[in-house]
Amino acid sequence: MSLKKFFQLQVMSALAVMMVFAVGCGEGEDDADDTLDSDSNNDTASDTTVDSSTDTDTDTGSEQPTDTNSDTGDPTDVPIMTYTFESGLQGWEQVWFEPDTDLEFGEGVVMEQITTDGDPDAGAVSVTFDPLAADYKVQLGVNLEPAVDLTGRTITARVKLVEGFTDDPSTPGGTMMFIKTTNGWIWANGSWYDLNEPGEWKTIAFEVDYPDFENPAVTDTDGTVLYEPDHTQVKQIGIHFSTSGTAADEEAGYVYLPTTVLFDSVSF
Ligand SMILES: [Ca+2]
Repeated sequence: MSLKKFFQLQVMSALAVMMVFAVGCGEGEDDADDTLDSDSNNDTASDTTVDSSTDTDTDTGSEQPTDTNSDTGDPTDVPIMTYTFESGLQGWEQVWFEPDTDLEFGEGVVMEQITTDGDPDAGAVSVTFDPLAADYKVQLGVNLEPAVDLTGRTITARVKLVEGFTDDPSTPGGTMMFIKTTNGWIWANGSWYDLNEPGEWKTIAFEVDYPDFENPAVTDTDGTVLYEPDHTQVKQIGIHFSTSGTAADEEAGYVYLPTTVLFDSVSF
């Protein structure tokens, strides 16, 4: 190699090193200047880590009771009972319907366990009825033996309108959950939910400490209190379905249609 060639190579090598160094500095300066990007990256990483940990704990069945208790200090977040209806009605039955002037109790309502639908898993209760009037009501429930303390608890269920109620979307049918407490069978119910989206499962809930309505104490003819509402003595829980119309609606010509509703995953 000639001396000239040697120096040429040395110069080229030096230029190559400088170029690499310059590029490296450029990147470093970009990062250092781009404070927002840097912070954003750090924040995202940090948030993801925290969320991931929390989700994992919550989703993991074995850790759920411990985590839920420690997070909220409230053991009522962990359900003590869930009806999944995988293989039967699990004690649920028709407990009321009205108007009942033309039918014997149990007539006109078909209640059965099905395996062709359900949420989240197959197995649900199907209830079919032909509304007799604008204010038709049907109630399905299960007796709790012995009575259960539901103070601080929320009853939830998944409900689906398959078809029916009314041809007028301004007066949809709907549903709510109820309890009956003590040997006085004192009624209390949660919020009303419209059922106006056929084919859609929706969650309904009843925070037992805060009923939308609750019957007063049961008294005898002298006014002596026999039974007072008592959410530590829940004897029955149930789901109420109603056309929710009025006589005026009926006179206005609204048609009440043969109805099928499903419910599943009743939990408290
Ligand atoms: Ca199910």
